[in-house]
Amino acid sequence: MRRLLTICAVAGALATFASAAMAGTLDEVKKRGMLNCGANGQLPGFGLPDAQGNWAGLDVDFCRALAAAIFNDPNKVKFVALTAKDRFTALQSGDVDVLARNTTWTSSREAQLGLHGTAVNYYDGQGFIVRKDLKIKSARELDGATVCVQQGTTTELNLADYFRANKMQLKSVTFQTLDQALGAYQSGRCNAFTTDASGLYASRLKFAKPDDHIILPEIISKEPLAPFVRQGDSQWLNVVRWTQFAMLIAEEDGITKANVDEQLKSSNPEIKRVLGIDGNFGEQLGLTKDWVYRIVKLVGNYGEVFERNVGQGSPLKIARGLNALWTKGGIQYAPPIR
Ligand SMILES: N[C@@H](CCC(=O)N[C@@H](CS)C(=O)NCC(=O)O)C(=O)O
Repeated sequence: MRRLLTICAVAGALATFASAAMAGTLDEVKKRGMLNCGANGQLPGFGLPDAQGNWAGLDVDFCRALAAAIFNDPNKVKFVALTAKDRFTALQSGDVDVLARNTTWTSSREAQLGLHGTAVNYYDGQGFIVRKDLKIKSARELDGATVCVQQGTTTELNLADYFRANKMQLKSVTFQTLDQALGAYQSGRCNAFTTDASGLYASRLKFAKPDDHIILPEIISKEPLAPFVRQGDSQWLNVVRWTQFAMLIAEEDGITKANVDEQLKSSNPEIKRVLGIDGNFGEQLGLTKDWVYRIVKLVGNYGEVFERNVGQGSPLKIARGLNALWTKGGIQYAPPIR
């Protein structure tokens, strides 16, 4: 009996220790005065620093929105460039507080890696790019092709599945970084390069002659990209998830960077709740009443962030497509703030 008690006490202590070590990310971030954000470092439109070290992208702006909500300052973010392979360890070990790096939300990344996808900030799907002189119009014509692909991604598995399902022969060549894979594709080592469609548009911008390449029409997978957090800290999960939802709701309600001050005077009950005039929804999250005001004023609503980074205001010129609001023919839909 005594022995059993001792073992239980130790197990209990371990359990307490484990949850204490994992909980409290919001408090830790506030105390540190800085958010550590795991980002891509090579992907135009999503996460890329310029020569002066100024980061830009949809995921980058997501972390800035989080910093705006927490600190009322979108610049209190340290961006950490992560490869596909290293990204999950960096989050698990606590090197970053959040991983916003074009990462697909899948069951195994939750069930096996101990992480949570929070909310989809970009609905993507995998495609192929080939040189125009290959003279093919469909991915179904890639039988026997050599395809360049990046390691540690959902992309590798989808590629193998697609070829197997269509009874096509595949020779895949894998690389650790995007630039290595693209370099190999451009040097002619592969007939095609495959990744998320957004990544294909972004990568084509880096090519010496972008017009010599075409993106094939097939989308072979679902890639819902989401910021990730560690499991065991629901408060932090809520803050990250509702930051994305807040940006969508602001767009839905027509609250923009330019008109947010005007909107503070709105008599619309939903807008009053969202902007913190009525209720204490921000405080419930561990933030302040004006958390959504801060996000929109300092960073923008989802549509503004989309257009500036990957849409019509960017070199990528990606259409809203699935990422349009549900009220505009897309599937971006946020639960309500109330
Ligand atoms: N969404 C996929 C793919 C993510 C991914 O890493 N894509 C590549 C190709 S677009 C990338 O971002 N590479 C940049 C790098 O590793 O520096 C996943 O979560 O596994």
